[in-house]
Amino acid sequence: DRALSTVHAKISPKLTNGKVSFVSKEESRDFMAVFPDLVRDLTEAGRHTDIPEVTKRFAKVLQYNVPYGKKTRGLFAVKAYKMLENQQNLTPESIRQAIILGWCVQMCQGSLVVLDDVMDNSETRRGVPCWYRNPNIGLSAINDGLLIRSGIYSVLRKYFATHPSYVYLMELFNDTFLKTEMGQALDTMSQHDGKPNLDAFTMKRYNAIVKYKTAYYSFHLPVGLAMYLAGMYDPEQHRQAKTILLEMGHFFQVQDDFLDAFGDPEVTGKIGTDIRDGKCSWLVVVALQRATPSQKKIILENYGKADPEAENAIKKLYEDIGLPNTFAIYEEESYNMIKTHIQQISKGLPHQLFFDVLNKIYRRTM
Ligand code: DMA
Ligand code: MG
Ligand code: MG
Ligand code: MG
Repeated sequence: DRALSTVHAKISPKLTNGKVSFVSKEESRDFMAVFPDLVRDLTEAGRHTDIPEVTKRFAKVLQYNVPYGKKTRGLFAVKAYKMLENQQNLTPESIRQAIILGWCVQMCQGSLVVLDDVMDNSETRRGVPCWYRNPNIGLSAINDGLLIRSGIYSVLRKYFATHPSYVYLMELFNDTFLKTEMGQALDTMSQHDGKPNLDAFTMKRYNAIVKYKTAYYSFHLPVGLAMYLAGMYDPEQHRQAKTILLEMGHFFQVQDDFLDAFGDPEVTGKIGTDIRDGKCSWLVVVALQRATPSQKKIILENYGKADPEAENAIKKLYEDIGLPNTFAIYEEESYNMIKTHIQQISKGLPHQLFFDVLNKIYRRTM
């Protein structure tokens, strides 16, 4: 475990030196300080003392898969709470509650990526081997992903059972998992007889995949939770927030797809798999829209093959079609469009919260 922490410590400076304005060093430190308490609650708090092997494994699973990476989603929940709550209610206790919810969001993310990496046959995540790639883990990682997920509900019960928003918080997690699993189902159903079903790769299908698999859990969940914690239950207010957050989630996944092929694995911490997995990625959808018949043939022959040469042929085609430039224009235009939509939010939600998040992800390289 010590060796592992050293690996993470070594890579983390590179993976965390993003824009600093989103959260201060102190806020980041306050956030990190709470995680060990939750691991203790879940694994040592005098519960399940008859199965110490399992609680030890659970602690290891949490440690490896939850407190690393950018932690954007968890920090986003805390930031949202601080901007939404009435100033007189912002106490160290209430902020700690928000941080705990932020960690629940990170557990949600940890659980999903453990499972996603198995499904995508990925190699690395956050600069280290994917959890399932570790010695003696393999497909038992599926159960580990479920353990992290169930842990969320233990934490919620321990800290929020008497909070007026308890049922809302729980239901938002339930609903978000359902949506994400539906998105992941659509994502994995892009194949037919082991081959990518290119005819199905329309922008309409793409939009549905990313809304469900990414936007809900990455953007809607953290803010929705923060609103409930702050006592905001107005459905119209939630609807307005959701609309803008789903747009940001879409933007974020297009970036993720771009970085899968054109990002630097040293910076993203993960080696791209979309081409060899034959995924319905933004890049291939746009490429198919633009391809000449001979370019389409290259896609048909090379897409979805676990072969570096085939992968390079696709990347070269993406460059020939000018996708890096198309992406840069798309990123700029989406950014401007989302900004306009934020300005149109009328229901008493602080625009600055959404601007800050948008600026945090705009032109990201990791
Ligand atoms: C992201 O899909 C969705 C979830 C639910 C993790 P992805 O496979 O593109 O994510 P990543 O690029 O991080 O593997
Ligand atoms: Mg993946
Ligand atoms: Mg995936
Ligand atoms: Mg990806």
